[in-house]
Amino acid sequence: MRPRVPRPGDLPSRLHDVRVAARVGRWLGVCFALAFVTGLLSHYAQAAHQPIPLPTRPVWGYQVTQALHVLSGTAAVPLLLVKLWTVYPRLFQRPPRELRAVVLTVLERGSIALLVGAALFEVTTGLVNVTQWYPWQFSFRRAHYAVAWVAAGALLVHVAVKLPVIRDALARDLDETAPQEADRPAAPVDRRGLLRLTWLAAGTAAVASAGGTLPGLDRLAVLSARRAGGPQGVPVNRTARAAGVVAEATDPGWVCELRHRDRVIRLGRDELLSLPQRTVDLPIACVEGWSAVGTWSGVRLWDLLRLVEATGGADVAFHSLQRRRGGRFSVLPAPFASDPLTLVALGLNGAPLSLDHGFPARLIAPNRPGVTQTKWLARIEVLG
Ligand SMILES: Nc1nc2c(c(=O)[nH]1)N[C@H]1C(S)=C(S)[C@@H](COP(=O)(O)O)O[C@H]1N2
Ligand SMILES: [Mo]
Repeated sequence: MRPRVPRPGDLPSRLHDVRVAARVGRWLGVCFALAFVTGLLSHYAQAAHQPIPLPTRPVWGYQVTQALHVLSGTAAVPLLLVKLWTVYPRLFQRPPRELRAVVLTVLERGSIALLVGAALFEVTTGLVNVTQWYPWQFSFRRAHYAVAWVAAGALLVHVAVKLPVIRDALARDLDETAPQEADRPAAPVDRRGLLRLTWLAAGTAAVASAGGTLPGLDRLAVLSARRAGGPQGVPVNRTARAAGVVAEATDPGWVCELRHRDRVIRLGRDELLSLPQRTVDLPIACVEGWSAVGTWSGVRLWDLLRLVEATGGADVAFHSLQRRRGGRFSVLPAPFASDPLTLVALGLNGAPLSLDHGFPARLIAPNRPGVTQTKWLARIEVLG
């Protein structure tokens, strides 16, 4: 027998149903909206210039929004797969013959292709990022951000176009069997069963791979790349060796340069240790889907900035000893620079900072993305 394209009448079960698709789609929409909003926030928090600075409190604000981002993005994976599975037979529906209908069908399927493509791109690059594997050449952050707008736009169009269908599908009883589907075989699970399995899969996926984003959930996070651990009880994103800073960071002649206009001061680690020391509990919250709270000790950044006669109101740039790859530079918006909790940290969890956590000195500030907490400081410069 020659293989042929399946027709709606050949559908394997009653599960390929608009009522299932609409119910899964509703939660998929919630996940995408959450991921989109928290993603915009994260993108903005990482910007070198913030026209409107984000608040410095709560100190765990970024930790929570980033956790929500990773949780909603991961939960979206099974939802997206089930949604695609319930509707895929529609792809094989015979195209209409009349011109107007052909044009509409092409537009509709085109926008759905865009949506599916963008959604798959977002969840795939997001998951791959969580595993810290970058099998591509482009900037993850820029691509993930740009495609998020494509996905959001295509999703809005899709929901607008389908609104009458969605409304009708959500209003109809899941158990009712329409006369035209009476001859379709019943599946091993009914529609309610499929939905229950889908919710279970989404919840499990979120907790298992993204639970590492919030302390307390990390024992459940069996798939998370960097669970509790690492030197001094805090995970390490990039080691000193990977950053190529071992020689310079362990050089006894190391100094941190402070610069404000023509005022320049250079302080070694012992000099920093002789200044008033503070201790703060602050999280490191990584965009790659983990976070950990540390007890950091060191010099208040603002105390140092006053030594070079900074008066506040200016952003501050942090340069690392590191020469290549990401993380070697960050800009701290003015309100964070004068915040009493922002430290040039010299110690972590009761011991001197380990080499991998940024020895001899690193930045730690409240409510900031981990990637901006620059390690192995070489130079701090007041901008303006
Ligand atoms: N110089 C430098 N600083 C850096 C990085 C880096 O690669 N180089 N990684 C950043 C990232 S992505 C994170 S999440 C935190 C992790 O800090 P930790 O390794 O002490 O946990 O450091 C940040 N500071
Ligand atoms: Mo990170």
